Amino acid sequence: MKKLMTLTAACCVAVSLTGVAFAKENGGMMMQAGTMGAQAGTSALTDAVVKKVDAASSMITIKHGELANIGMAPMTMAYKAKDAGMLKAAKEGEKVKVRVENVNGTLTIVKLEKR
Ligand SMILES: [Cu+2]
Repeated sequence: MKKLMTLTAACCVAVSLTGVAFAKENGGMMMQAGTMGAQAGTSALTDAVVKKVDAASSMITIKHGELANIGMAPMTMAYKAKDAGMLKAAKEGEKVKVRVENVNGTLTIVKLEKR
């Protein structure tokens, strides 16, 4: 479990840094693309499996397919849960569909449905 956590953290840092660099270079372009993407694919969900629910830190670890809207390849990783209701509803081992979005710089599960 320790090894998994380390890999997860490294992945998140790499993704965050890439995102920041891209935003600085492209400025308004990225915002425009993001807005358009949100309008076109707001409801796009990705298959995932709940691996761990950590209510104390409001984090849910999921094994997910590609998350195209945030440029994330398929992997197992912890994301912030949108709210307490989602933390309660999520069950370890359950197959779900998720929507992950970058909310003010934090990758957040904004939608989690059973499938
Ligand atoms: Cu990741």
